[in-house]
Amino acid sequence: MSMSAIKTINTRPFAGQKPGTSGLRKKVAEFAQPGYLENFVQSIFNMFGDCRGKRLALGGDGRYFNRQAIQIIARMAAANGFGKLLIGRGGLLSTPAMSCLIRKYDTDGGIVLSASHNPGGPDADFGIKFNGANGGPAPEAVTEAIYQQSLSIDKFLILDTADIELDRIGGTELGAMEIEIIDPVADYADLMASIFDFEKILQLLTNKRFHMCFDAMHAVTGPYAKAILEDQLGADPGTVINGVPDERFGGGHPDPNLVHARELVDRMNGDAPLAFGAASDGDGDRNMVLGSGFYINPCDSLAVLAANANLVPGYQDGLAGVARSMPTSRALDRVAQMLEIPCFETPVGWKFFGNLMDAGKITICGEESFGTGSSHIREKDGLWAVLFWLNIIVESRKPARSIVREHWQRFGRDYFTRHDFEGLDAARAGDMMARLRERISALPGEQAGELRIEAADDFAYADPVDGGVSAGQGLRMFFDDGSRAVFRLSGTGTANATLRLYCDKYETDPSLLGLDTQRMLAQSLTAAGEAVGIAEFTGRTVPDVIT
Ligand code: VG1
Ligand code: CO
Repeated sequence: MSMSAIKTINTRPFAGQKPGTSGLRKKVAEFAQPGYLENFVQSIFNMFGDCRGKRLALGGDGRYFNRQAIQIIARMAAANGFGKLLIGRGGLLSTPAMSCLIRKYDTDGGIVLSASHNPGGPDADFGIKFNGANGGPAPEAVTEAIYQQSLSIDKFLILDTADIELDRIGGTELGAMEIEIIDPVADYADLMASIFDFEKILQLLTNKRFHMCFDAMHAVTGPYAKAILEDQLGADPGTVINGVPDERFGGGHPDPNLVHARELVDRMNGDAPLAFGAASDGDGDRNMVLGSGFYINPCDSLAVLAANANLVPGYQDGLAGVARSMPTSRALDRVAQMLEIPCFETPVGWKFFGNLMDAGKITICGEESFGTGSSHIREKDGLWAVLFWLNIIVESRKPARSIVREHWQRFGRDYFTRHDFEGLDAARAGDMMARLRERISALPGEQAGELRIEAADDFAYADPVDGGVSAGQGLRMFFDDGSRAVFRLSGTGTANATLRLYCDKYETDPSLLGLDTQRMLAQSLTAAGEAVGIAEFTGRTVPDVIT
């Protein structure tokens, strides 16, 4: 291929190419404008500096525009001198599989095309995120450098060639760059088999009395779950539902919660409930697990995994430490205390865990938003959490519900809920947060509803590894009954604003462990709402989604 096939295209910066909690997410219409995706990708490459000979992994969650974006990125990578791209067949790679590939094949990083739980389709959302050579989401310093590049970009490089074949495994060339189309599942499945006791899980899943369901929500995890749960571990065919990735996720939100995973929830309740259920999100990095007629809060799930890691072959050396995002309940902290290991509290988003794992400070970590993971990769990992649960169930010979109940008896229960107020006017929501931020240090001592505010602050994180400080990561209030409320605006939406109100409260009284979460937290939620003036600012009195 002659050099003349490389085209230099003049361009001008687009405003707002600032990555949020997890990459850059916008409406498809915005991404599909000529030059928009190209500018952001060239900004990543410019941040890289010299791209010559470098290797990247590339794939996405299969949503609308995934294939087109892969063709564009491949042509740009070739024009920028990259040496090789590893691409998942069909353009598919789950976020955890991407992280696994980067680490296993030692690439210089990877690009994931996903807007995770945001809906897909021509009128819906698209996203792109960059992962570094450790396999993890780019830390803030890197996303900021990419953003700075996007502000001054004036040209991008692209090869003038035909599309590459994405559906056939094997090697090919694009200009001087090598391309290898790989099985998106195989390496990830091997990694899972190296961590968990597949023989015992197979015995469980082939037991006639144990039936489970995995809802892939029409997103990327379908092929992974089918290959691992059904083909390798012997679960009944049909265990995986909504298992074919669809560009529009079947018209739904691939968000694994009680609202969006309705079909699964129905199978877990009623006359003949299944023993175990799970769902994962758009890009396969998050999970919801359910016992028979029993919802497992993600904060509890994280704590249970940490407390029972000794039952899983891959964690026989013990845990170096654990970490959770700040709004996540403190159930994990109690386990860390018992294990006598450190527990770190980070801002929301997986990018803050990477440094801790690279430095060997933590083994398991997670977030209240249905994300759990460990140092086996540098991303949260939905299917990993499901296999972890199955491994614990086999070893303890107890149903999921008993495992959680016994956990509460031993450690006490941290009641936790998150209330999302969606589609808010962005200016007013911003105002509300700004006002609260101004008043936050004066709040201690004030009465809110029936409760008194004992402490309040604006959460800032000093990374114990690189010393970087991330401020403004969520407003916290601690009430005199031991409960806590946290406020922040979502950083993953593409339109309007979403307010997240997180609330938790610790109970140890054995007679108060099995009660209704919303009732247990009602007083604190009311107090929090009053202190902030949610109704006045948003006109809303009830949230759109409760998890
Ligand atoms: C949400 C969750 C956060 C998670 C992020 C990305 O962010 O709250 O915990 O890390 O999504 O997850 P936000 O800013 O909207 O609250 V995923 O699976 O969308 O990559
Ligand atoms: Co996700």
